[in-house]
Amino acid sequence: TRAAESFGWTRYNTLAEIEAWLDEILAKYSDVTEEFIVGTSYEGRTIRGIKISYKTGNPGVFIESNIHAREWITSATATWFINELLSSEDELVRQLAESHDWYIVPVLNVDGFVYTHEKDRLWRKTRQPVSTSSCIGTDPNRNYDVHWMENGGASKDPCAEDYGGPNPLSEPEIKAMSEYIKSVKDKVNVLLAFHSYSQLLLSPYGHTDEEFPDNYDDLLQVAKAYADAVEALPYGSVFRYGSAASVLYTASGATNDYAYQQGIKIAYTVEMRDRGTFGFVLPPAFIIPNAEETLIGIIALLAECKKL
Ligand code: ING
Ligand code: ZN
Repeated sequence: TRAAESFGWTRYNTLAEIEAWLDEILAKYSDVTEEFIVGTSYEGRTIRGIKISYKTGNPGVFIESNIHAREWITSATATWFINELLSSEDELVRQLAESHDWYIVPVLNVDGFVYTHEKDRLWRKTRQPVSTSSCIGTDPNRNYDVHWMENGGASKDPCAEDYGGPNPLSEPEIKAMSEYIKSVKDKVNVLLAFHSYSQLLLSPYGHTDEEFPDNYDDLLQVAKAYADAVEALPYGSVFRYGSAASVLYTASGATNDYAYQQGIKIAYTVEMRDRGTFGFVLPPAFIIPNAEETLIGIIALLAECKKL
């Protein structure tokens, strides 16, 4: 298709372009890929994922991307990463691709993503109306059923950017995602939730900075491996790391805390470039540098996991 032909990483792609490209990838690499369907969004769009598996029995890595609509660098990076896993001839990347099973959801918040392309570039939330308010949308990364709304980790105000929703899992995208994660959790060792911006690796917990996971030392060690590998590149990007609540702010109901609760003990929020110069509106010239350093970071992160 025309959309797939013009696909690349020198500009940001629309949802339709990403989906057409995904179709081509699934057809071209049908021996090692399969589509999975997470579910259906509020506006009725299908939330799609791709599983990449070169052999059975590999440890699984789950990547959730673009849960926040305006964080376009995350789906640009996720699609570039999929392409590398399937087509790179670099020995390190081949090894990475073929020694793990990959579950990748390039755009989770499909309704919000379309809205950022068509109406409001800086939209963050879902697009489901709230019955008690004229404001629209819930923060999907506050809507998982894990310490939901605890410790002021989400707003009760439907007009706020971090509104937690009327109930846990009120958002169909998050209900579907939480069920999908549950269905594959026994096959997945590592979950990465892609966000921007700030250049951080955030581990559990988000809901409190007064308690830490029992494997917190491991989580710091693995995050350090990512940060060190990225900083050693010529770009020299600096990443800080630690529990979300201690490094950033208290936030409850996030994907990586849910994954952790479900037994996926290595679970991070990856806050990509930049550190505020362009913020959410990162120029497309930075897509490939950002994606390259994410790839190097993930290689280092998974190598460190093997040492645990
Ligand atoms: N940041 C994340 C957010 O949802 C986060 C940070 C993630 C905090 C997970 C706690 C737990 O607010 C962005 N930029 O979305
Ligand atoms: Zn985000």
